[in-house]
Amino acid sequence: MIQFDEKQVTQGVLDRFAGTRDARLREVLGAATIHLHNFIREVRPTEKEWATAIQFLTDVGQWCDDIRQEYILLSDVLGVSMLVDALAHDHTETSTDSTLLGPFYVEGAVEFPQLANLAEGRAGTPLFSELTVRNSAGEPIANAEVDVWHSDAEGLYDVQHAEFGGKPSMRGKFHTDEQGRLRYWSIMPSAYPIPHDGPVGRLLKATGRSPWRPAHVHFKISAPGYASLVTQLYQTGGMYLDSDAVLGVKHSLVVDFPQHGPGAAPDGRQMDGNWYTLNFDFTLS
Ligand code: MBD
Ligand code: FE
Repeated sequence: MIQFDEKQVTQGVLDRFAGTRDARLREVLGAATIHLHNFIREVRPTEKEWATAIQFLTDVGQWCDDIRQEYILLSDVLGVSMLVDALAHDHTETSTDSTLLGPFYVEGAVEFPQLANLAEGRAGTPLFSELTVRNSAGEPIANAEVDVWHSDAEGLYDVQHAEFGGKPSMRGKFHTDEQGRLRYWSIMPSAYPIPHDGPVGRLLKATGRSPWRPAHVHFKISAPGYASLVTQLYQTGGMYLDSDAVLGVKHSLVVDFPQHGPGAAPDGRQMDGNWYTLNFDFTLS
């Protein structure tokens, strides 16, 4: 019988994982064991503190309200999501920079035709987006699938609006035309605090951290034969670009959203107040 003391217990766990057939799984679990044990050696939690830590992780896992995935939010505020992103995409890639998926992506969004309004019936300043999807050679990619989702003027996503009864809004799937182009109407998103009514919010509060994110529009773009792209666009000069709670801003993703006054929009729609445009060319590799 081996009695495991502080030093031997780490090797003991590694020995028990040694028979893992999948080499990658063995490597990952081995590293997790070593780092976790060394973390505990460094921090020396009391038994009470460790119970608190386990309760926190339990709370994160049990925070399931169909609205968001709290573990994604935890990964985001700890910078782990951006670290995984940075290591997965090197600087030699020709594609548009990627960034966080975030907790509000919904699979199987409703498909809209070109020029549709994603924010039908919602209050907000109109935003006309004209996007293209191209390959590294600059050639248009026709029929690329483009998922778009963003918050409203109050900074809330459709799924956060209880009174909206789960009806999708400011969210949709499109396909690019023969020129690789996508044009649609929506409303301007706004800067907003990430959800902080759950365990991740408690973490931010306990550490005096700001929950604010700059205004952004999410995109998930895919086409057969290309690596899919998950990214966001931010408005030049917007608030919180330098203090994003989830560290997701990259220079190349901060772009102008020119403002316009009353008059005709590119699709002929007659605008009687202020509205904005967003033009961006995405590149897939
Ligand atoms: C968001 O809307 C978001 O985009 C990210 C990355 C994290 C929290 C909320
Ligand atoms: Fe978001």
